[in-house]
Amino acid sequence: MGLYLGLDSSTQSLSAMIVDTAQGKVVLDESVNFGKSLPHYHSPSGFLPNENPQLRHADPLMWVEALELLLGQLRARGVDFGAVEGISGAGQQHGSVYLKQRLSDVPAWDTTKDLVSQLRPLLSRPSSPIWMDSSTSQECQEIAEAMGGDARVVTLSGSRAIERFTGPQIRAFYKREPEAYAATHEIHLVSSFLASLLIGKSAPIDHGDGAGMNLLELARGSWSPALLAATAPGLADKLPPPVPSRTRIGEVAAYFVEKYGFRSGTPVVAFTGDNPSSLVGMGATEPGTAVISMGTSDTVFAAMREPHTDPRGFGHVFGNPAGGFMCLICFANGSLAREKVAERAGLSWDAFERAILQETQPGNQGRLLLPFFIPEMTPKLLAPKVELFGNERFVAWQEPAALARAIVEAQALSMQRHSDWIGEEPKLIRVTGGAAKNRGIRQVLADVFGAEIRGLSVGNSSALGAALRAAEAIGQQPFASLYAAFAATDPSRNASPAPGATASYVDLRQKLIERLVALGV
Ligand code: XUL
Repeated sequence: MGLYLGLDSSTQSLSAMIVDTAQGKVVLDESVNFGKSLPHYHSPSGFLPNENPQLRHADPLMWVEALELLLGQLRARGVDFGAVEGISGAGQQHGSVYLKQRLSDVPAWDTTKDLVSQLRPLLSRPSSPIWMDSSTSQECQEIAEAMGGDARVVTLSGSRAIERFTGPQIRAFYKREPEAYAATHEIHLVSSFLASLLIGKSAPIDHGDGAGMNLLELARGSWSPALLAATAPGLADKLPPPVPSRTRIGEVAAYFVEKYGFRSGTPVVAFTGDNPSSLVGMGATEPGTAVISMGTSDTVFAAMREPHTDPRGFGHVFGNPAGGFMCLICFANGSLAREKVAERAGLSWDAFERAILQETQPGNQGRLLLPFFIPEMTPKLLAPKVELFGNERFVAWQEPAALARAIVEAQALSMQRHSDWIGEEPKLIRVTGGAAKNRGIRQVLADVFGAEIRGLSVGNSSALGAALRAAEAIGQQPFASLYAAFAATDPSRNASPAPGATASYVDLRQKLIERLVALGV
């Protein structure tokens, strides 16, 4: 029993959460927003703006600076990191960091300098492609061809070759910048990169996040020689080893002991992807409960009894940090799309909620909005596509309340359609993420899925999952007892399907499917 720290480096912010497992309480939950707190990285939404919507990179030094900023702010406020007994973390999935040297081969971090100035000369690529990048269709095709078809890639790695996945991104780097690729000696995920900073040497990649690379052989938990060869030459020597998620990977580096007051020898557990981490934070590592996470991306995920794959090719199988597997479907048009509609309709979030709950009805009288403001991965649309169907005023963006309902209904219907391959119609769904706080959005999810919706008392499930993973691996506390204390549902955040509402979606669902088919997806 004790204090455990979880870190979560997401698209737009870095969070730190400390749980006290003796008290069953979250004692710290703080974030820094990259856009607001680090404006000199010119990344208001956490990535470098680029005219080409398929190119999405971020400056990895921004993540490094955010770590020092957050720890420094917390230390200045009197947070005693010396009392922390174990640390783990999570990162946005798929993004990659390219280094000229293995981090295990560089000298210990120098406490007279900041980490950014020590990392800058080590980067072999100044920017990191992140999960929103969709510029690698050609490379996906090449990998699939080299493997003898999609089916083999799916069987080995749990997913087709996917644009945002790290393997196709590495191949694109190798092809576009062969010299810089040759000068790269280590490639990290965002999660293993942050873990490496903390332990002051190369951190391994865990099975949860590693499965999002199209490189890991799921059944064996090791890099697949065939996928490595199909991706880029010499790749085996550039990747840290894959390890089970609960592996203790080292101790916090002296730099953090001296600068922020961590206790020397504080153990660090492998970092994982934000979604696998959320599976833990939502108390959903056993099959039977689906999770919908509504953040920058929306994701639907669940622990899996047996790994099976999506015949349409959009869904993925990742490692479940508690052992076994999880499935995941990711939708790029999450909160950015909801914000775009709210802005264009002139609605505050309160008005958005009222519009759904009081001013419109399930099914929205047949009004439909195709919500692809940025390139979408599920279904795959490489060019943005926003279309409205309904009466004249709606189509002219002049019915604010109907627009609010339309974006949420389209997203929920798309989630339902694209998660049907999981095989079990979920009757209980746990929800997390900023948008899940909105009562109107929770109600639409309940109505569309015909399922009971449960919100948790603790927000920020990915940071929570990281702290709980540290408590489980270091403090030897079983997940079940941690969930009883930390993954409790909050009755004020529940929603139940309204009578007759679920049946009223038959036509709208059909209309959405027809539009998608017309777009060829
Ligand atoms: C999952 C995915 C996103 C990122 C967001 O496959 O791409 O959910 O993990 O951080």
